[in-house]
Amino acid sequence: MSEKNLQTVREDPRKLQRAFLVGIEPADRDRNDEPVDHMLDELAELLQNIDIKETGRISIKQSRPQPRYLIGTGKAREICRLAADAEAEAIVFDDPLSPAQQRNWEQLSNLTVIDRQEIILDIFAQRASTKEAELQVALARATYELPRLKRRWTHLSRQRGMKGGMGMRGEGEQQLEIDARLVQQRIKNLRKQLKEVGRKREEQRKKRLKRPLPNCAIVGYTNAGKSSLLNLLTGSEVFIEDKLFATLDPTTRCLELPNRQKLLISDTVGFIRKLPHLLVDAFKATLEEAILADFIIEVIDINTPYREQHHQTTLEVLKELGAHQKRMITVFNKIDLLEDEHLIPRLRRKLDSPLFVSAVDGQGLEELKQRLIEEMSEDMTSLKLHIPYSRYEIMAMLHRHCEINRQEALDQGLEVVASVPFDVVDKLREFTVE
Ligand SMILES: Nc1nc2c(ncn2[C@@H]2O[C@H](COP(=O)(O)OP(=O)(O)OP(=O)(O)O)[C@@H](O)[C@H]2O)c(=O)[nH]1
Ligand SMILES: [Mg+2]
Repeated sequence: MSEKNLQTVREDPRKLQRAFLVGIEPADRDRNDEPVDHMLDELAELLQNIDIKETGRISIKQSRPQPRYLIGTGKAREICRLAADAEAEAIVFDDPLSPAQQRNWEQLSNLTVIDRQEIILDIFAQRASTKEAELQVALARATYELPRLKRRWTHLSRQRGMKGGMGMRGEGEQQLEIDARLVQQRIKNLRKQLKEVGRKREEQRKKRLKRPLPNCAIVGYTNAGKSSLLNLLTGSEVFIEDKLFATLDPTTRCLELPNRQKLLISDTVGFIRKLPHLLVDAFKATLEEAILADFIIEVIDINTPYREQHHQTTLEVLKELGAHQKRMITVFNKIDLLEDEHLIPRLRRKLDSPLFVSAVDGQGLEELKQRLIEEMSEDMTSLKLHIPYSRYEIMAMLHRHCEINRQEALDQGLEVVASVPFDVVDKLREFTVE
């Protein structure tokens, strides 16, 4: 099997254009739970991002997942009919299908059958533009592919018009073993290459840590405006687009706050509901920025009715990364588009001091900077220092890293009271009075 083949998520060599969507509504759904239709809207948006149109949809009530088709056989047949009537080329499930279920569905429907995870993998693959992102996506895809190789072989035999007699099955199994070995080898290679790239990233981080600066990470749902906010805060030009998953690589920029203190801010890859674990795993190195940050800025698009779900998703992914207990600033973005004026007071009452900004016209930016200063002062301690006039470099360092609260000229030097970040305290020990 060629490298190219392995990277093709969808088996069908034709470009798919029309898809029939299937959502599953658990029978015990709470009235407050998000309607399945919302999830299907989002799925349709994901599909649009790879130029696939929705030709119809259905949501099915279901109390227990069924092993063969995930849903009952009768319903499955009905969906096949509906999809055929809608002239769909693919059936797309919002919920994950096991490799066996996917195979069963394809045999039943004679269409390509994929799930949300595969679509997300596909979008990530299209967006990856740096070496590291490409490797990470390739690893996630190969891992996804491995248990699904049998399906590929079924396809192949069907394409050749063979129904899979005894001899055929033997040949298929042999081929399957060869394919599996190839994919395993590929996974191993990718891991090795990623380790190498990771080492370089680690070196860069160590270099950064030599200048001890506080750092924070911007996280949130895809398309919330994380990169826009980073650009506005730091005057940088990180790629922004009205697309899901525009950012796959973290960018770190330095922000100088109004009190002259510096803060490193990292942009991260966007989150989405039902983000495949494979991707979270593959992107762990990239998401380390969030894991290692002193605190987190969560950006939420204020205009989406699914704010709460987006927030929950972000918390879940952070939990998966082990970063959910970090201090967090909640920032609602895109207030320039806000129509419901009651929303801001409502959100203020509901949440712990959220902020409201627009990364387009800069509203709320000053409050955000003030909050960042407050947030950082939590990591500081107040010291009284005596600094001889001859040690100008120490004063320069104080200006760079600390907040100077009081300063007085004495005979021997300057007496300074400053808020000092904990990681600088050691360097000032010989000048510390109290
Ligand atoms: N009107 C308005 N549009 C905004 C604002 N912030 C961002 N946008 C737009 O929203 C879209 C997404 O912005 P990005 O900054 O790329 O969002 P992101 O969160 O980095 O997205 P991913 O990297 O895909 O996760 C772009 O079209 C932006 O121009 C805002 O405050 N107001
Ligand atoms: Mg971005």
